[in-house]
Amino acid sequence: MSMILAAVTLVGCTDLPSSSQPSSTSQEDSSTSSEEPSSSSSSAYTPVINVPNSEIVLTVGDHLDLLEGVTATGTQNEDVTSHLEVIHQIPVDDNGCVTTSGSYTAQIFMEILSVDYFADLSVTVNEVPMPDILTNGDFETGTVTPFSKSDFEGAGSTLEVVDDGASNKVMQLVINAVSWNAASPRVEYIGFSLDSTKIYELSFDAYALEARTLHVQIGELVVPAADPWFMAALSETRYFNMTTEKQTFTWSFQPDGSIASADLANLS
Ligand SMILES: [Ca+2]
Repeated sequence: MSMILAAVTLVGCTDLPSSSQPSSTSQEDSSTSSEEPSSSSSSAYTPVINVPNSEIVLTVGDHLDLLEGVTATGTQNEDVTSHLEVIHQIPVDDNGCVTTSGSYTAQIFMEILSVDYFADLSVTVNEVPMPDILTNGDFETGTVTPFSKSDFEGAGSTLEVVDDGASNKVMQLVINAVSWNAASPRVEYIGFSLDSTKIYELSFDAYALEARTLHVQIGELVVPAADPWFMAALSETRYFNMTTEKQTFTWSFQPDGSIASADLANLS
């Protein structure tokens, strides 16, 4: 019997999820809307604000330039781009860079012959992706390091990196015997920090030659080994049901307390 972990990642987010709701901004054409022109009917052209992209996606730290690529024409079809102004409440720093994730609306505005013209924008600001805390989670080094395994209480196993047949290296635990207390064979990842103010996401792809349950613990192994052996970072215990087909499993959690030398363990 063997168990395959195809990829393992653990990332932390610096903030709790934003409470902002998705923008309800219409996805319709973002061309100019305006108040009714008054008596300026002698104008040859209707002023237009041309918005190449009304759904702007940014990452925290990006410079906010809502007029990029936007042009406008006036009543004589002349270029009035320099008349454009922006109305928004998107948080930016002193350098004009966005600081806070969320979904926002903004308007581009101009006044031509005492008539106001607007174009609506939706702006999504995403969090900066956090780096993966784990190393070699894709096993492409060809070795399991820094993952390791333990066998005790009668267990026996081998842990190695193999090719999955699609030029993808995966970690394979071959289980020859299980322990009488069902705590091993066990795959471990030793030594990372957990901050109780952060939310983390553990993600891994896994399958087995036979459907079986995978128990995942995150906490701290007691070194040297002594009762209570393991101190969980959070009270929740998670089991994942592997099948013979590769599945992606994810677990988002916030530690009950901070741990300076945490361990990912007990993939038993
Ligand atoms: Ca891989």
